[in-house]
Amino acid sequence: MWKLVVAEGANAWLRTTNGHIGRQIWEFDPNAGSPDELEEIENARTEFVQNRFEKKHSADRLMRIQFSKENTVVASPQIKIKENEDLTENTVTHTLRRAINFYSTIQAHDGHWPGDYGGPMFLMPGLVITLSITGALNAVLSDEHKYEMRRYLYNHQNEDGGWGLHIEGHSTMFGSVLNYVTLRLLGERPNDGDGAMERGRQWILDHGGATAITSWGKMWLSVLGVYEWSGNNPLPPEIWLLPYKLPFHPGRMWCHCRMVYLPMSYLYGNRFVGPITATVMSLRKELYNVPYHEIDWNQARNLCAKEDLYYPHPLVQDILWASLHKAVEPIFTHWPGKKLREKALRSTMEHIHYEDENTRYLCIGPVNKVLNMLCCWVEDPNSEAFKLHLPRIHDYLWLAEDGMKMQGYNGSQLWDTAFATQAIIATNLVEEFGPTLRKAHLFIKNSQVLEDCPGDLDFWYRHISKGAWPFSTADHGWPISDCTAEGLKAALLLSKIPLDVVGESLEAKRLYDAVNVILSLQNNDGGFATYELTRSYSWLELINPAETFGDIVIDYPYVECTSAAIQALTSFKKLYPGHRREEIERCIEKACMFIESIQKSDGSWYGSWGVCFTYGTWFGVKGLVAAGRSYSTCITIRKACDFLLAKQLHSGGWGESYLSCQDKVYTNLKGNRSHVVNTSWAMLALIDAGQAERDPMPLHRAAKLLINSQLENGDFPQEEIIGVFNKNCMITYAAYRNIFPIWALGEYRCRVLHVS
Ligand code: LAN
Repeated sequence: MWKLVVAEGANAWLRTTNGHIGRQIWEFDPNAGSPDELEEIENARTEFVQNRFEKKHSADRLMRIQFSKENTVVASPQIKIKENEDLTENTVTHTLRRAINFYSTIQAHDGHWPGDYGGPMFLMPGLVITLSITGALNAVLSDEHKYEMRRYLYNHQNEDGGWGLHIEGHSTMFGSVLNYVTLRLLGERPNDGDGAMERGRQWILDHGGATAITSWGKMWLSVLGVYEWSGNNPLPPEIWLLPYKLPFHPGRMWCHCRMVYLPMSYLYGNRFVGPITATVMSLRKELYNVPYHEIDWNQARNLCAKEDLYYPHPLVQDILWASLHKAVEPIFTHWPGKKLREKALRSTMEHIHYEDENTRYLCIGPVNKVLNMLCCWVEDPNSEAFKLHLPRIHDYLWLAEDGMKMQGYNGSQLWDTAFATQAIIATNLVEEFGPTLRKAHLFIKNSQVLEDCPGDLDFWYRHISKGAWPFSTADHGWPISDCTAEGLKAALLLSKIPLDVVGESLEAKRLYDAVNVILSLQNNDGGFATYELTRSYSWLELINPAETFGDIVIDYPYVECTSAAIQALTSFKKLYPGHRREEIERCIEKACMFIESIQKSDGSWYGSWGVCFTYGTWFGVKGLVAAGRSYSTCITIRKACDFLLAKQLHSGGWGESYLSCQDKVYTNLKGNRSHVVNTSWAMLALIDAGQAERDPMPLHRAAKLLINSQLENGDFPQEEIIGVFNKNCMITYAAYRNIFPIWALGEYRCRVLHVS
């Protein structure tokens, strides 16, 4: 049986700064599991398969089964409210107790809440291609791993035979080709899977064949040897040697974009191709409508299936790539230009090692993790660096009833714990859940980043990190503006609770460091981006070559990050009024003005990292209210309330489709279904904006819906996928279904029922 193992790392090639706190790994133990447990797991898997076209999101049932054996709770009986029945405080408190009791049982011993952070369907292929090329497939993945990965890929094949960009997305060439190839590398033959492989292949051929894959797909196929490098647009590593003054220097790009194109340019500059095996030769036949040697690679450079096109290349890009391809590349591939290429390749490799070392080989994300690993192997197959990469692969893998997936990050540990803490505190049932909070507190304290990266930060294009909180674990270590803010908010709230309940609070010096990070991340326009300051202009988006993603080239300011900074600084100021007061006040004021300036004319905010207008609007309102604005003094808040109220569904809830993010137009879920997470966000925004004093009816209706949605054991149902990035790709936040109903009902209990 599979087992989730937390905060462990018994491997000589693993490094850690804090004893692996937050690390979550699935391990297979052939002897574990009672017949009962095994049956329960099998049932969860079968149920998933049976409903897989209607419910594409797994519900983290394997983890829940494991925890229910380790920590039993007896859930008190559920109360459902009838249509015309009024809500009483008792009912709400009872629901909250059941919810937090359940949620406490799935907290790990190190204080964080483990969970699924999957969703994207383009991550596992990079891993499997890299492992195949480097010959490490069998050393890293056991037969059970491979079996679970195949299960996952089959489970997420769409009805039409293709695969999407993410689990809920329509079929794309990017998803279909890469996942088909992955299944082949994992041992499936072209006619395996009861026709599933054939249907996958048919989808690919019917939509133009693999030449129509996106640029990232072209790169992966090229290293594997099933597509030619001449069919790629150039990614010259020399760009790293240009002066930083130039607005398009990679050091000025969004760190995720920079960190992905860094190893890609190393592979491109080397025109690296892995060993040509029998499977590779066969794939050259399987993936195209024409014989491989007849493909026009120059034409293929700019092909892209219409299903994949989210951000079509503007004309300037085509001109730019064509001239680099035809005029500049030949210089760097021949003497004496070749000397410069060698220098550029050395320099990119230096940056790759720096990133590996300073993330303990986790890397900033799943894409550069495997690319960096491949580069280390290309540089030296026997290198220590490559060996140090291997055990960290497991940090990215997650197992649920739908199979084993590669996650979008090494988890969302700190983020979820900071939110969960705030949610539980909002219920005012603090004493009762002291032990849960105490553990969460420990985790938050153990996850702060205590040092900047080494060396000259400017040389490495790095911002300060000391005092920041990461999104996942301290070992990952990249600082993020809003994770720092949410971590600080949680730490400050905990510091107001008696020590004998939640333990020792964080010392002031470490809070000051966090404040320092936040202040250092404000842009001139008042807004906050994600990891760094905005370092270049938005017109750079013109050279975004990734057809499937929007807004990736620079780190833009966001309503979420800006609002979180305001909230953290206002809470801090109340407790430490003497520390950097003027700077903090100026920062808050400018941040508020920024938030007001980006409100949409209909009163909403577009949320970039959650679905979507309910998420953005919650943050917009919460930031402004934290800074002292209110419904009566601020038209922005009035408009936001009108917007949210107009979107409330007949059922009393809200339910927003992921299409809102892509199309930037508020879109209900199919059949006007509600979603517990959207409902909670809308409630939280309205409560903050003082809706209870004006007309609590919409809040009563929403609260009823949440209460009636609760499951028998105190859990909440997993509904549609709720996270997003780069406008077009969805990502799972498995903890949100617990955190946000608790938070919204908690606020409802303390601030609505106690008013009306
Ligand atoms: C994340 C995860 C965390 C997220 C929040 C902190 C929630 C957000 O408020 C700010 C942005 C941030 C840090 C974020 C940015 C984009 C990420 C890193 C991700 C969604 C996780 C995965 C995604 C990353 C880009 C996926 C890899 C794909 C590429 C296109 C490189």
